[in-house]
Amino acid sequence: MTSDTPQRLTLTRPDDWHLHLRDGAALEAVVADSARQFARAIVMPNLKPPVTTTDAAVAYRDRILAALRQAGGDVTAFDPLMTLYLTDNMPADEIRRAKASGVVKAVKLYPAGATTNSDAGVTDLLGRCAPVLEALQREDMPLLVHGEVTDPSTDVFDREALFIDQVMIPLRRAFPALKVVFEHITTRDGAHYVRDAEGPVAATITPQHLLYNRNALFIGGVRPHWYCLPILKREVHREALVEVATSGNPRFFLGTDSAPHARGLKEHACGCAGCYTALHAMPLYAMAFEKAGRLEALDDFASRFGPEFYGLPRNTGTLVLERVPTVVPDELPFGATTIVPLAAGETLDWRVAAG
Ligand code: OTD
Ligand code: ZN
Ligand code: ZN
Repeated sequence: MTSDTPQRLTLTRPDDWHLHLRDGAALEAVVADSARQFARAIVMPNLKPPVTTTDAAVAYRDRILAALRQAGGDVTAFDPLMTLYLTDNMPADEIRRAKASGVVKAVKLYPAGATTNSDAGVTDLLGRCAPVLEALQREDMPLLVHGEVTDPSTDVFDREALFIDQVMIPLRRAFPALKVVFEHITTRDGAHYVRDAEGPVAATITPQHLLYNRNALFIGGVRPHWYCLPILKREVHREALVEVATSGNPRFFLGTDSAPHARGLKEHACGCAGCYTALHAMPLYAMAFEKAGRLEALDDFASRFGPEFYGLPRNTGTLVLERVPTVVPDELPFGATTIVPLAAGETLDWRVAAG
């Protein structure tokens, strides 16, 4: 450590542009972790049943704030930004209602079967959803995309790259003014597509895809807490993600994709996909940026480029990280069960300062 190694890092209060909060006891267990670090979060709609209407999104938002209050969090300091789950049958009029609500900020595309609770997802985007896509483009509301093809014969490591040619390019050719967020990109292909494409396109990047490659899944045996979708990729892909995330390009911003599952459902014969990172998201990102020698790029990635893309104001408060080696807990309470955070038992270089 050199003498000019920073011991404290004061950031503009960040936002999480991709978050799973769940419902009920799970929601109550996790929501305060996000609110401690982030002023706003784009809340994903893949509940059971999915959040497909504005009314359901407004009701879900009320449950999130009630759960945060119940958990002792500050409900005046956390603004859940809601999303609708796109289905083949969504009426275009729903987009008008969504916009008018003031709380629904985006619509999420899950190709049917791509990830957790995506059975109700879209089977034919341009064929079935063109009126909704038109309405989104007109209302300037972003489409958030889980970018993987779902054909079971396609290799799981190739699904994101193939999605670019099969879905992303035709979609953006048909709706060139539509704002599109390529969520949780995991490949060099995704990173370079977003970097080089024309028009209003951006991407979120998770902490796990910046910190780990696919070896992390198998160190000493199969490690289910590193399993998420899209799955971790080769080192060349991780390097490309670090490169774009730390480059200062406003198309790339923070989205944790924190996706909590009970310990028993992860450590299971058919373990659920998803990493729990809401607890320690900002320390994880700080480690990734520092490893790249680009700690100074974290503030824009975490708090500037997201609101710019969404057309929202930047937060005014701050979040302070301090360099105090901190062990990630082995598990946390999760309703009647427990949850294992990503990198449990490992030591992080940073922690969120109190206050
Ligand atoms: N990926 N798990 C989940 C969602 C994400 O694709 C995603 O956004 C989940 O559990 O909801 C996961 O691995
Ligand atoms: Zn996804
Ligand atoms: Zn997600």
